[in-house]
Formats: sequence, structure tokens, C-alpha cells
Amino acid sequence: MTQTTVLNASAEAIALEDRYGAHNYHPLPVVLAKGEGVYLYSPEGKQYFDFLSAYSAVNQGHCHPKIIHALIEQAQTLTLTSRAFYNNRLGVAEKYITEYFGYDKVLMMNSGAEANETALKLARKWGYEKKGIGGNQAIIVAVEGNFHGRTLGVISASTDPSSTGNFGPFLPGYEIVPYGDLAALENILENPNVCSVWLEPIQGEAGVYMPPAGYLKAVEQLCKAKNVLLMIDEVQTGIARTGKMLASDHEDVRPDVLILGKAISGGVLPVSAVLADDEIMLCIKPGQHGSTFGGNPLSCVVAVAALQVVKEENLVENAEKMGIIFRQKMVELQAKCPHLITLVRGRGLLNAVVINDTEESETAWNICVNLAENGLLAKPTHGNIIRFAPPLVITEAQLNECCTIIENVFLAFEK
Ligand code: IF1
Repeated sequence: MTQTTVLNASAEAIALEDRYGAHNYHPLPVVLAKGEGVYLYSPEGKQYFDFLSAYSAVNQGHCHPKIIHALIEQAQTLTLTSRAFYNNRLGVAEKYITEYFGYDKVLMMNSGAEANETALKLARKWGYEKKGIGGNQAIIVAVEGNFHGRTLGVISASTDPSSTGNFGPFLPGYEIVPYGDLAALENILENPNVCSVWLEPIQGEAGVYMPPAGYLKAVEQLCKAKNVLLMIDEVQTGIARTGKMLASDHEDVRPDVLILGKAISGGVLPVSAVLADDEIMLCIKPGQHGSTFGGNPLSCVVAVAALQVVKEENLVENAEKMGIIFRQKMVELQAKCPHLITLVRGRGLLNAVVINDTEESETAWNICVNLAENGLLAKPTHGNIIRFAPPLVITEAQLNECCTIIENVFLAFEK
């Protein structure tokens, strides 16, 4: 490579994506070429702290040596068999994952959206075959502001126009209630055709939006009383992100159907999973659901390694501890930026700072561009909310350095 191509590597990467890729994203003008732990690097070698963690997929840090080692070894041995045959890694991973989370069975898929689709299909099947709902009558209750992925089945329950606009017609069989509203939920559960309630324990895409304390526990009790499955999407909140293994653990809630993705592979390759007990999971019989890549030996080995890292490196405890420090610093910053910051919220290392501006304003975007220039990567959501979610391996010294960067940028915008 000549000197010019090296110097222009970032500009060229942006131009290529713009010219040849679909325009389904609007990235910050930052190009990344390398990652290690909490750090990301541009092609020119600029170092950044990663405060997005690939939307919470990289909880274990970028290119974690143990996970990458498992990946390389297995990649040189066997990557894909399809599920037409058994493989010597799937059962081992299934045993590990079910014991890890405490369920009878797991069904492995690839993306988070696929895991949610799996859960939706499972809930309907259970509704007909166990609850006795009449043919094609099953109803799944979702909540306002939900985000579970981009497939048609999933967006059919979305209340966000940017997810649904001109993608209809949509799947029937959903009822939507306000998130956090128990009375509305109780009311809808009077309908005997409801097979399931489906929600995130903290709404990520909605802006790290937390339900009122006690909501999840009350939802669990309502579901039990009405013989309705509680399906919790922990794709973004799960696997130590919020300072517990699952965000549901904050209220001692055990979903009937647990949906996992993202960090189950440490961000190394797409792995997702649905967990449930036999009574539910065995409703799906051979030939009724699956995926070419779901449960492939490479994913299995990577998922086991990624989950081991979470325990070996005490990421639950670190997320809880660093989260408390981070929010404390952000609350202090809020006092110094009374015009700019309206709210700081979050759990563990899934946090958001709400900017005092409309969703259409460019303030949050400009702050993020400025943070990037100063070596920290974060992304706005809904225009005026900035999400801060570093890898869970971040140390206190690194976190303090990051808080100083954030503070300086915010103070400059406060003026
Ligand atoms: C995008 C946000 C995060 C999820 C929950 C399922 C999925 C996701 C709770 C689907 C995915 C993503 C996907 C990403 C943006 C993103 C996101 F900005 F929308 F809110 F994480 F913060 N359930 N979340 O959060 O998983 O199929 O993508 O593997 O670009 O759409 P997937």
C-alpha cells in the first residue's frame, strides 16, 4: 500500500460503503479497523474507548483471547454440519447453556431477531397444544416502544414508525399495551386467547427505558395467574450487561421463555438462543422449526467460551460496580450541565444520558461526533438520548479516563 492509501483509508472505507452498500444505516463518520478489550482503532491508528460495545454484543471486550482461541481451533476442525446430523459440539453447548441459565432445554439460532421469531412460534404452538386456544386465535401481548429485531413477524408488533413504515401488511395476533402499565396488561389478559406476554426487562432501543420498580415481578405473577407464558427478550440486557446475569434477576423473575443473543458469542459471530422447560420447548417437533447455521459447532464452541469468560472474569460484579461509579459521575456532570442534561438513567453498564432537546435536534449527534474526536465512541438513539455501554471488562482507571472525556465534551456544549 502506498502512503496515500494508508492516509486515506478511513475516507475510502466511508466512500465504498456509501457507493456500494444499501443505505439502511447512518453511521458516525468513524472507521474501525481493529479492536482489543475496551479499545477500538481506526485504520490510521487512532484509539477509541468503545462505549457502544456493538449494541452490547461485545460485553467480554473486543477479540477476547480465550474466545478467539476457541474460534480458531474449532474453525480449523469443523464449522458446519447442518442439523441433518449430530455434531460433537452441540450437545456439550446445550448442556452448558441450560445449566448456566437453569432451563430444561435450549434452541440455538443465529440473530436476535431469529431467536425472537422462535419464541413467537413457540408461544403460539404452546397456546394451541397446551393451553387449548382455538385454531389461529392465539394472541401475543407486546408493549409500546418494544424492539426485538427487524423481521416481519417481529416488526408486526412494533410501535416505531421507522421500523414499520411501508413494510406492511403485518402479521395479525398481537395486542399492544403501554410498557409499565399493569392495569392495561391485567385487562388484556382477561382474553383467554392470550398465549404470551413478550417484553424487554429494560427497553434498549427506546433509550434505556426502565419500567417502574416491581413491574416485572407483577407481570410474572399476572402471567402465572392467567396461564400465559412470560417471554423476556434479554438479547441486549442479558449476560451481565445490567449488573446481574439477566436483567430479570433484578426482580427475581424467571421468564418461561428466555431469549438471548448478542453477547452469548462475545460479538464473535451471530449466536442466539431460546431457553424454556420441556413442557414448552417440546411443543416444537422435528421438522417444525430450525436454521441451517443454528447450533453449528463453531457457534457452540464460541458461545461456551464466551459464557465462561463472563464467570471467570466476574463481569456481573464488574458491571454492577462500574455502573454505580459511572452513574454517580454522570449525576455530578448533570449538576454542572443543567441546561444540557435532563436525566441520567440505567443499570449496570447499560446507561443513558438524556439531552435537553427535541428528538429532531442535532445536539446529541454533535456531542457524539465530538466524543469520537476525543477518543470515545457512543451513539445517539431517538435523536436526544446518548447510550453509554462499554465492554464489561472496563477497569476503574479506564472508566475514570472516559468520564473525564465525557465531562469535557459536555461542558463545552453546555456553554
Ligand atoms: C440494529 C437499538 C441496540 C435488541 C433486542 C432483539 C434484537 C435487538 C432487545 C435483535 C437488537 C439492535 C439491533 C440494531 C440496533 C440495536 C439496538 F439501537 F436498536 F436499540 F442494541 F441498542 N432484541 N438490537 O436490542 O437482534 O437480530 O440484531 O441480532 O441495527 O437494528 P439482532
